[in-house]
Amino acid sequence: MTRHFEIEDSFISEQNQKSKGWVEEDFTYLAKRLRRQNVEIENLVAKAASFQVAIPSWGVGTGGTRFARFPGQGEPRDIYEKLEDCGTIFKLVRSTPAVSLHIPWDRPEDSTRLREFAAGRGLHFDAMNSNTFQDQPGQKHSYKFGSLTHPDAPVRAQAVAHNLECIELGKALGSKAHTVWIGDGGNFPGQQHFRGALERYLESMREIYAALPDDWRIFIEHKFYEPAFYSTVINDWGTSYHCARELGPKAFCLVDLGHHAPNVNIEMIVARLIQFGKLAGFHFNDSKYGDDDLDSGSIKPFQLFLIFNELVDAELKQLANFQPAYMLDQSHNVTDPIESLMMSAAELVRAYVQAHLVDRAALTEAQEKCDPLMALNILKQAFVTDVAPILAVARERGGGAIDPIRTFRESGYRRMKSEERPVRKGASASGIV
Ligand code: LRH
Ligand code: MN
Repeated sequence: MTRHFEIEDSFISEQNQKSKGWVEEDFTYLAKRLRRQNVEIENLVAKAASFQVAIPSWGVGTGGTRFARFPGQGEPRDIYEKLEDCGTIFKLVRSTPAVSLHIPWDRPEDSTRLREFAAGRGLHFDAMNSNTFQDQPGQKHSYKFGSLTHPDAPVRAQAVAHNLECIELGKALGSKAHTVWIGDGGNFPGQQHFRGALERYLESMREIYAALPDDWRIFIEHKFYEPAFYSTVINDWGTSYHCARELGPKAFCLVDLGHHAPNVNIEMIVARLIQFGKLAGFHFNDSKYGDDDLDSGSIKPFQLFLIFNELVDAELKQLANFQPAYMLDQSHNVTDPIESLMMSAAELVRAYVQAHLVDRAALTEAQEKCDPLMALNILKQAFVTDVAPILAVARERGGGAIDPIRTFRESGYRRMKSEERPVRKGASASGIV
């Protein structure tokens, strides 16, 4: 049985030794500064250590665009190698114990073996994802003109059956949620009857909803365009919310940060869905123009902070029905996917901890006294606080790396994997491109 290279815990603590000095110094200094604001730094370390986000199985392979994909060295070639990489990310950053699978890209031959393989790396399975935006070899009906909303009942039935299969697989893998994103829509005016298409969507989703186990949730993911370029059936949070209400208490609205028109106030959409008790959770990423699926916090870190400001406000107020599922959904076209996912997970923990730094009593006072400048200043003070020592200490105490990127590079993991994983002729890494 060929041995698969793994980064040893001993190597991680060896690497941590190199940074321990400056981390303790910075941590002590920050603790003093925060004490002046009556903030106990250990509470923030606990918050950092409690934060968890799921890794998308499709994110550990190199992504691409319609123009090209430039595969990297040591790419994972199947779900087991993807889980190896997810295990390595979890080992180094400690905040990613869950993996979100995409079917059929990750359809397991043996669910029990896959579940044990994951558990052996401290991993469990988060929300399942169906795929009725691509035709699979030998598929009876094409999704060219839609899936759950297709005018032809046999096509809709095929799409419903696929979602039911995802739920069955998820049950065997220990998942408790199912995400439905469909690209259904039109490229030209007149191509779709807007109301008819939405009616067909709800008819299909009611069948899928009926198959959900009692303790499961279904996540509706909206997107304003692509692959359809004129109209998209589930195009915005309002339509998603209406459908979640129509379907029932197990249906929620998932917010993919890249699925909104430029300059849309996403933190306000989050506040609305929290208030309406229908926030499913997130597909975190970042974007400059369209659904660019760039690394979280890489383009609009202040927006990410403002979104977590809404989430922490709800967490502290223990609002009903507030159990957001956090997932990354990114495409790594020019970076090492493992490095990007580690950095992105750390950016989420950063925004979460900074949101816990907001002086909420002072903010409420400024809001009620109509003092906009002070309100903004209170948020900015939290956003500009460098909480890196807290994140590093939380990782280190959790057995992870103080500096995950440097430790990963020093380990030679990618080089070892490029030897272990020679490219399989003709095999394409199952993924978006
Ligand atoms: C659609 C989407 C959806 C996934 C896919 C991989 O843009 O965000 O969440 O199924 O990307
Ligand atoms: Mn998504």
